[in-house]
Amino acid sequence: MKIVLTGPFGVGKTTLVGAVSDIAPLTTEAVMTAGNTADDTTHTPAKTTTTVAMDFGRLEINGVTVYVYGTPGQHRFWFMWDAIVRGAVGAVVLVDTRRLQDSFRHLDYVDNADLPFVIAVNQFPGGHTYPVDAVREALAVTADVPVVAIDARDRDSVRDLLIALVEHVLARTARSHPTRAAATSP
Ligand SMILES: Nc1nc2c(ncn2[C@@H]2O[C@H](COP(=O)(O)OP(=O)(O)OP(=O)(O)O)[C@@H](O)[C@H]2O)c(=O)[nH]1
Ligand SMILES: [Mg+2]
Repeated sequence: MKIVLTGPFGVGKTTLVGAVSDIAPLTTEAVMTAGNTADDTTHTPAKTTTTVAMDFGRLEINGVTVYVYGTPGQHRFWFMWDAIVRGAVGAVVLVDTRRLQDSFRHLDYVDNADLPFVIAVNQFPGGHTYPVDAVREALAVTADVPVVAIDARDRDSVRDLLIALVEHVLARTARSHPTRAAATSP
């Protein structure tokens, strides 16, 4: 099962893949040069690298092998997106409550691609701990979209998130293809 992880620059995508992958994750980090104003590190002052192509990790969930492909966060690397998303069955959109608006274009993308998705709220120090329903309302997503608060550095937290995504994908498949879902449920 291929899933895509997306979200804006510095929201914790590479961190999340590194926390949950059963294999050494593939990363494509490049050092950010000081003075490069294209990389806004206001909210992530400790960040020194950025993903220029993709992240990749793999894990097992209840006997299902899940491949996680992370998109690059910055708009100038979006030419990678269509290749990364091809063949995916679902997506995680990672958000930071200090700058929810930065995730709108990622939500639009997965919505337009007709991918089932869950929203993961990465808890940064100094971030607002809004109830998940408030985040759902602010992002204008419907009640059936799971919104999960996570710590991208914590393996169990990320596993629970991915389990929520797998269940959401299966539930959506069940609604649109009742016979197929019965055959694929664990
Ligand atoms: N406190 C805290 N810090 C985090 C968390 N997740 C990520 N970070 C930190 O936030 C910074 C950015 O994380 P990355 O994983 O590089 O973010 P990214 O989304 O991959 O960034 P790009 O690929 O450049 O778009 C790093 O310094 C992380 O250590 C979190 O859950 N809590
Ligand atoms: Mg990254």
